[in-house]
Amino acid sequence: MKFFLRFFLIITAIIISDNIYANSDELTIINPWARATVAKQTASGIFLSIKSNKDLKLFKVESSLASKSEIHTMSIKNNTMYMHEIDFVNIPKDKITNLNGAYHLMLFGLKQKLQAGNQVPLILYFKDDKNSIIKHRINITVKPIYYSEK
Ligand SMILES: [Cu+2]
Repeated sequence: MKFFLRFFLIITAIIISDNIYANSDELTIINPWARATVAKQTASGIFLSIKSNKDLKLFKVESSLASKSEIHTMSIKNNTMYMHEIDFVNIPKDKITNLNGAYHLMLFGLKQKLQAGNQVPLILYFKDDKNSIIKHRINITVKPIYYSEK
Protein backbone atom coordinates (compact mmCIF):
# COMPACT_ATOMS: atom_id res chain seq x y z
CA MET A 1 0.00 0.00 0.00
CA LYS A 2 2.73 2.38 1.03
CA PHE A 3 4.68 1.46 -2.07
CA PHE A 4 1.71 2.15 -4.27
CA LEU A 5 1.06 5.49 -2.63
CA ARG A 6 4.67 6.53 -3.13
CA PHE A 7 4.60 5.29 -6.72
CA PHE A 8 1.40 7.22 -7.34
CA LEU A 9 2.85 10.40 -5.87
CA ILE A 10 5.98 10.14 -8.01
CA ILE A 11 3.94 9.60 -11.17
CA THR A 12 1.67 12.50 -10.25
CA ALA A 13 4.68 14.74 -9.63
CA ILE A 14 6.08 13.86 -13.05
CA ILE A 15 2.78 14.51 -14.76
CA ILE A 16 2.16 17.89 -13.16
CA SER A 17 5.71 19.21 -13.41
CA ASP A 18 6.04 22.15 -15.77
CA ASN A 19 7.65 22.12 -19.16
CA ILE A 20 7.88 18.43 -19.80
CA TYR A 21 9.19 19.38 -23.21
CA ALA A 22 12.96 19.48 -23.39
CA ASN A 23 12.85 22.72 -25.35
CA SER A 24 10.28 25.32 -24.52
CA ASP A 25 10.25 26.48 -28.15
CA GLU A 26 8.39 23.30 -29.08
CA LEU A 27 5.23 24.93 -27.74
CA THR A 28 4.75 28.55 -28.72
CA ILE A 29 2.01 30.86 -27.54
CA ILE A 30 1.56 33.66 -30.08
CA ASN A 31 0.13 37.14 -29.35
CA PRO A 32 -1.62 36.37 -26.08
CA TRP A 33 -3.76 39.12 -24.59
CA ALA A 34 -6.71 39.57 -22.24
CA ARG A 35 -9.39 42.21 -22.55
CA ALA A 36 -9.68 44.82 -19.81
CA THR A 37 -12.89 44.99 -17.80
CA VAL A 38 -15.03 47.79 -16.45
CA ALA A 39 -16.15 47.99 -12.82
CA LYS A 40 -18.38 45.09 -11.72
CA GLN A 41 -17.75 43.18 -14.94
CA THR A 42 -16.76 39.68 -13.80
CA ALA A 43 -16.10 37.96 -17.13
CA SER A 44 -13.53 38.61 -19.82
CA GLY A 45 -11.86 37.00 -22.80
CA ILE A 46 -8.34 35.77 -23.48
CA PHE A 47 -7.09 35.56 -27.05
CA LEU A 48 -4.01 33.78 -28.36
CA SER A 49 -2.67 31.40 -30.99
CA ILE A 50 -0.78 28.18 -30.34
CA LYS A 51 1.87 26.32 -32.31
CA SER A 52 3.35 22.99 -31.28
CA ASN A 53 5.68 20.50 -32.90
CA LYS A 54 3.44 17.62 -31.89
CA ASP A 55 -0.28 16.98 -31.97
CA LEU A 56 -1.89 18.22 -28.78
CA LYS A 57 -5.30 18.80 -27.33
CA LEU A 58 -5.91 21.87 -25.19
CA PHE A 59 -8.43 20.54 -22.66
CA LYS A 60 -8.34 22.84 -19.65
CA VAL A 61 -7.41 26.37 -18.64
CA GLU A 62 -7.05 27.86 -15.18
CA SER A 63 -6.34 31.27 -13.74
CA SER A 64 -5.88 32.21 -10.12
CA LEU A 65 -7.71 35.49 -10.88
CA ALA A 66 -10.94 33.75 -11.94
CA SER A 67 -13.22 31.24 -10.27
CA LYS A 68 -13.80 29.52 -13.62
CA SER A 69 -11.95 29.47 -16.93
CA GLU A 70 -13.43 27.98 -20.08
CA ILE A 71 -12.51 27.11 -23.66
CA HIS A 72 -15.19 28.65 -25.88
CA THR A 73 -16.47 28.45 -29.39
CA MET A 74 -18.81 30.85 -31.11
CA SER A 75 -21.51 30.37 -33.71
CA ILE A 76 -24.04 32.62 -35.41
CA LYS A 77 -27.67 31.55 -35.79
CA ASN A 78 -30.38 33.92 -37.07
CA ASN A 79 -28.00 36.88 -36.72
CA THR A 80 -27.44 36.12 -33.07
CA MET A 81 -24.04 35.16 -31.73
CA TYR A 82 -23.88 32.23 -29.36
CA MET A 83 -20.92 31.14 -27.28
CA HIS A 84 -20.53 27.90 -25.46
CA GLU A 85 -17.92 25.90 -23.62
CA ILE A 86 -16.20 23.02 -25.37
CA ASP A 87 -14.22 20.15 -23.86
CA PHE A 88 -11.08 20.62 -25.93
CA VAL A 89 -9.46 22.16 -28.99
CA ASN A 90 -7.17 20.14 -31.24
CA ILE A 91 -3.75 21.70 -31.81
CA PRO A 92 -2.43 19.97 -34.97
CA LYS A 93 1.35 19.88 -35.09
CA ASP A 94 3.30 22.58 -36.95
CA LYS A 95 0.15 24.59 -37.63
CA ILE A 96 -1.00 27.77 -35.98
CA THR A 97 -4.25 27.23 -34.12
CA ASN A 98 -6.07 30.49 -33.51
CA LEU A 99 -8.00 31.00 -30.31
CA ASN A 100 -8.61 34.66 -30.99
CA GLY A 101 -12.05 34.59 -32.61
CA ALA A 102 -14.47 31.72 -33.10
CA TYR A 103 -12.37 29.88 -30.53
CA HIS A 104 -11.24 31.80 -27.49
CA LEU A 105 -10.76 31.46 -23.75
CA MET A 106 -12.96 33.06 -21.14
CA LEU A 107 -12.58 33.89 -17.49
CA PHE A 108 -15.59 34.02 -15.17
CA GLY A 109 -15.88 35.17 -11.58
CA LEU A 110 -12.96 37.58 -11.87
CA LYS A 111 -11.57 38.47 -8.46
CA GLN A 112 -10.39 41.91 -9.59
CA LYS A 113 -10.88 44.44 -12.35
CA LEU A 114 -8.51 43.84 -15.28
CA GLN A 115 -6.70 47.01 -16.23
CA ALA A 116 -4.56 47.53 -19.33
CA GLY A 117 -0.99 46.54 -18.51
CA ASN A 118 -1.95 44.08 -15.74
CA GLN A 119 -0.77 40.48 -15.97
CA VAL A 120 -3.21 37.58 -15.82
CA PRO A 121 -1.58 34.30 -14.77
CA LEU A 122 -2.89 31.43 -16.86
CA ILE A 123 -2.21 27.72 -16.94
CA LEU A 124 -2.93 25.84 -20.17
CA TYR A 125 -3.35 22.08 -19.91
CA PHE A 126 -2.58 19.97 -22.98
CA LYS A 127 -2.68 16.24 -23.65
CA ASP A 128 -0.42 14.62 -26.22
CA ASP A 129 -1.25 11.49 -28.23
CA LYS A 130 0.02 9.30 -25.35
CA ASN A 131 -2.34 11.09 -22.96
CA SER A 132 0.54 12.70 -21.08
CA ILE A 133 -0.43 16.02 -19.60
CA ILE A 134 1.57 19.14 -20.40
CA LYS A 135 1.01 22.07 -18.10
CA HIS A 136 2.07 25.40 -19.55
CA ARG A 137 2.16 28.54 -17.44
CA ILE A 138 1.98 31.96 -19.01
CA ASN A 139 1.30 35.54 -17.93
CA ILE A 140 -1.11 37.32 -20.23
CA THR A 141 -0.96 41.10 -20.60
CA VAL A 142 -4.26 42.96 -20.37
CA LYS A 143 -5.07 45.22 -23.34
CA PRO A 144 -7.56 48.12 -23.33
CA ILE A 145 -11.28 47.35 -23.70
CA TYR A 146 -11.43 48.55 -27.31
CA TYR A 147 -8.19 46.88 -28.40
CA SER A 148 -8.36 45.02 -31.71
CA GLU A 149 -5.71 42.91 -33.41
CA LYS A 150 -6.81 44.12 -36.85
CU1 LIG B 1 -16.86 33.18 -24.90
